[in-house]
Amino acid sequence: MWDAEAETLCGPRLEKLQFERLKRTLDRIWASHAPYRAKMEEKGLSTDDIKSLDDLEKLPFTTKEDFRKNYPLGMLAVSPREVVRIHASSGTTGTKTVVGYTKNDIETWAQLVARIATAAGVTGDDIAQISFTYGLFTGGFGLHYGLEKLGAMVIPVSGGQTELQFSVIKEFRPTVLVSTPSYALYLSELGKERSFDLPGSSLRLGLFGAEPWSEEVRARIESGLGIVATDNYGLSEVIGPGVAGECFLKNGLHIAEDHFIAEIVDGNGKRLPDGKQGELVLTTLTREAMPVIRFRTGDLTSITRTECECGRKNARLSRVLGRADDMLIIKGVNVYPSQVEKALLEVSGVEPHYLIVVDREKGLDLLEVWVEVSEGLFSDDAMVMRAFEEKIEAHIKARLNVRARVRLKEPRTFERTSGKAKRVIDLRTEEAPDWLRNEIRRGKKGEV
Ligand code: DLL
Repeated sequence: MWDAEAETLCGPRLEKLQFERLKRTLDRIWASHAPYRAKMEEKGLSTDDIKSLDDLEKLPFTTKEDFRKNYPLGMLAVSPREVVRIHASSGTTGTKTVVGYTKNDIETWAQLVARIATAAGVTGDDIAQISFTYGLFTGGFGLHYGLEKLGAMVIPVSGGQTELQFSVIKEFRPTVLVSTPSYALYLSELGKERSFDLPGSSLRLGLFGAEPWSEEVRARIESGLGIVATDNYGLSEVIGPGVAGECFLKNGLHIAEDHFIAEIVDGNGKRLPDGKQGELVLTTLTREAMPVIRFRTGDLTSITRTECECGRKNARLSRVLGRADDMLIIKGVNVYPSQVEKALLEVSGVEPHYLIVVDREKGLDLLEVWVEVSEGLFSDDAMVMRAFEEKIEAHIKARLNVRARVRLKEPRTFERTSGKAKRVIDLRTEEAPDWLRNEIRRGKKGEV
């Protein structure tokens, strides 16, 4: 373990530490007049009202909206002079949210990432290829400093530049790949196309995160790259990567509970018991520049406190299913994109590259799933293709109880990205990009 004392802390000793740190965090917010103080005052609360960890539930939530309202750096609880770095989230669902870090925050962050990387199996002997984008996104820099901290040799390739990714694998012989799961899939697909023997390469382990992915995708990455693929979770508003990560047993994501308090709430903000799926709410306990109290992440998961065989005693998150606001309601049935992914990949010949297109036709919600099929399976024979589509439609219906229109697409129809893959387009609320408009036109003409 990277920090055995912290990672095995549980029960009353952990709660005592969490409470002390929570109090210190609230005092800092109070003294700095950060916007959260006003939220507490609105509820008639002062720091003195928080007398035990149970009182956390009295505190108001922080939301993305609070970050937006205070754009760019209004959420600071320190003077800007103390900020040594800023990052920002990509803002797929609105304006960017900007986060600041003090020198201590940067050190804490590196420690947290070193912790999850060690849990996944990285050591100081490893050579890590970082294929996350370096920039405002927290993935590149976050993993970079954490892996350096634990003494691995870091190759900061950054995202994209596929040629470079392959030449680095060949020439520098990295043992660890760090990227989004969708980019790892893309590399494995390209490897096959180029007869580059990725399973036989020096890579042995993957640290993947920043977007939802399914067990089926994990299986494909593991066989395509010949590695053990682990999941890690984090978000800019709270710090970036390093909030939680799987150990090599791949049995839930260990939460750094000495730095964050995790709660699960239902749609009305009511706390749910362990094991129940709901929205993850996070409170930071050690952040200086931008502490957040009860931040509604929008991410759906559950918490378990059963012990993991690895010996770590922190609570664990189940794989993050997706964002609550990504949930599609199709004719009254709730569907998450990751459930569609899971169902699709259970059908052989289907590739993990797909787009869920939601539209409205004659007042009814319409769910289309466009998905690539394996090379060789794609045929010009419309009857053959339609039969395959129907087979997938029946499988989706059986698994998710929704009717979807499946449209098979040629291999490589969808754009590959080194960032977060876009898996859903909701034409009820979004403009279709040009390439998609063309596809829709082709689809309407009855072409496959
Ligand atoms: O994605 C931080 C990160 C970077 C995590 C690298 C892991 C690795 P944001 O850009 O602010 O930060 O996006 C955060 O991404 O609220 C989730 O919806 C999603 N997300 C992050 N990790 C996972 C994961 C980074 N392992 C948002 N599984 C979060 C599912 C994830 N979703």
